Amino acid sequence: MDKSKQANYVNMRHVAKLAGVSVATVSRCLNGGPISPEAKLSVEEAIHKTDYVSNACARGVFSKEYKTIGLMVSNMSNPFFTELASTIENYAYGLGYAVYLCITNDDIHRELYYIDLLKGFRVDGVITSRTICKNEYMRWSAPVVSFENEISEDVFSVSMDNYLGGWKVAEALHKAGRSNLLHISGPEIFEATNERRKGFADYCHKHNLSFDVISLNHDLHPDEEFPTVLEQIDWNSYDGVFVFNDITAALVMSYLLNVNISIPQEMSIFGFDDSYVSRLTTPKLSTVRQPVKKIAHLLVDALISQIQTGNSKHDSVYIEPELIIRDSA
Ligand code: XLF
Repeated sequence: MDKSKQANYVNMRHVAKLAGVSVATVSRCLNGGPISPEAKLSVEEAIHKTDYVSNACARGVFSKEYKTIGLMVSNMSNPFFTELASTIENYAYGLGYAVYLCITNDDIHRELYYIDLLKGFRVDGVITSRTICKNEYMRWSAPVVSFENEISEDVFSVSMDNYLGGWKVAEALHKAGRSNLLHISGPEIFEATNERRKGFADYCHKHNLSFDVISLNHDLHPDEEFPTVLEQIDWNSYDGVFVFNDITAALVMSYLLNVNISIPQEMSIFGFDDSYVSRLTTPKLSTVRQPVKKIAHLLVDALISQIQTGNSKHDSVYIEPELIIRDSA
């Protein structure tokens, strides 16, 4: 192994030695404390020569503010979460906060691992999404805000009104004359998609529409093999399908086109998200909009306000879903 490639950061001791002063003098210089002009000059020269970058954690010990946010994102191969993460980062950066991105992959061990890591980094606060570790966030002393899952009364959360979203999709399919419906739902651990399923089912019950539900155990991706569950469905008995998110709907669409089922003539299909993938499918995917920019700004504003004021009492926000009708339904 090439040892010269190992991280080997210059620290204050190196700077002090080169400048011929004490570590305390270097620290005073970095933090604007009293120091003679000669000592200041030699410290600055030593910093320049050694390329010394002060350690963010150490800086935080003095300032009591680290200006860093942890962001837990469940699935970065899902374009909805990619857009959400980059919008959060961009907005937080503009407000002077750096973002540590942690990808949980909806895996409890990874999420716990990153929770520990972020605690070690002493982040100022955390934005979590689709979490499966609620108790850990409740116990965390730093401010936490959540996308999608309610953690406790004290934790601000932003979510779509997912129940209403599911209801609206069933209604749109019904009004378009579709009466044999299928819902492809997310795994039980996704609270948002459970709500979408309930809204969809309640509308169907209320209007005596025949419907079936199957659940998948993860977000699908168009690069994936078609899961056998799609091959087991008797597609001829349905004329409308609601898939729990856009990325999975895109895979279902490519499967249907592969087995010569025409969309929307024989099968209407709806996704959920309005991520860019919904505009790239052929035909373009009808969906339910999750306004990424609004969600990102609400989360970052709430978190930074808690960091700065210590006040964690905010009413959580439920965003009203909007149907986006394109060509697939
Ligand atoms: O957790 C839900 C399921 O997938 C999330 O809002 C999403 O719709 C993102 O694609």
